[in-house]
Amino acid sequence: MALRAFRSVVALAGGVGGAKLADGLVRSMNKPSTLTVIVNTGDDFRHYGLAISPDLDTVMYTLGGVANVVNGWGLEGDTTQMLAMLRRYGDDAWFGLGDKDVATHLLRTQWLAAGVSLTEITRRLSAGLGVPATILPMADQPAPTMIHTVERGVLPFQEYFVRYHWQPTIARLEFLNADVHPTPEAEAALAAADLILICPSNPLLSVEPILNIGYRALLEKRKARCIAVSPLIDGQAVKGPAAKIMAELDMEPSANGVARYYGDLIDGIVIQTGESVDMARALNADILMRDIPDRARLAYEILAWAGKWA
Ligand code: FO1
Repeated sequence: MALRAFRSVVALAGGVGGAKLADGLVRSMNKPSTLTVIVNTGDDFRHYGLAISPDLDTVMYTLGGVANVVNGWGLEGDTTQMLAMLRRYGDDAWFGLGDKDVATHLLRTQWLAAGVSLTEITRRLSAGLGVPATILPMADQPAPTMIHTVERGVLPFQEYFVRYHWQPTIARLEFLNADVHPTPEAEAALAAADLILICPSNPLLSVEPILNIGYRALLEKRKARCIAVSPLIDGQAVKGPAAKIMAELDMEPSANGVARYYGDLIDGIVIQTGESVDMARALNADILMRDIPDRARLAYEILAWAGKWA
């Protein structure tokens, strides 16, 4: 069945889960160039003086076909000689920077220092990797997510997520985003969209940082329908701490909890086969993307469903 061709699809995405669905969309849409992915930058940080944007890189590497297939982040076939050398000097080198991956951070750091916007930097890097869709950072200014934990006090995101393997208990999330706003490019993309998707990313860690800087208000006055994809299967995250954090913040760690969290921001939700939610419009599908064909299949099912009513 030929898919109704949406003129322009905008997807809000975080890391690995968002990148996988974006990849599926690129593979199943008639024209991948009509896809824009707005990506969380709350996980960004400076490390060894390098400007690192993990979610932007994960989406870019995935859509460029060069992402590490096991981890989802980093580059396929990358090496760790630099990390080994850092450790030889006694550095604990807790963040897994690959040798080829560093090229991305070097250019991003250099271009930021030259006054180039993160939006333009992302365009240049994506073009270099032949990415067929448009990848936009949610903002051009830093908006770091800080994790207030019970056991270790306030942690910058990557210390919580990578150094401490997201084990500390979260007391609250803090988004250091005063005076940070959606970029004009992202705002224009949302306004022009005839379908908006919230990818199966962590609602609290990956999607809320986007909503929190002004996208919630933009979605509240959206013209296009907005569909979320649950990142949980049977109350468990496919990858990462989504269910753990929802429970720690007294939310129901289930597809229904996700639907409630997004509330009126969404017109429909895609949930795992066999599950149910209070929302009227729900599509049951196998939302586990085990491999690349799964990604394209799920994206196709979502677009076909949306084509009927969105
Ligand atoms: N995640 C890890 O769990 N361990 C790592 O060592 C790690 C290194 C890393 C390097 C570059 C990059 O772009 C991402 C990296 N990630 C790593 C993933 C990243 O921390 C998370 O995927 C996001 O920030 C959360 O979505």
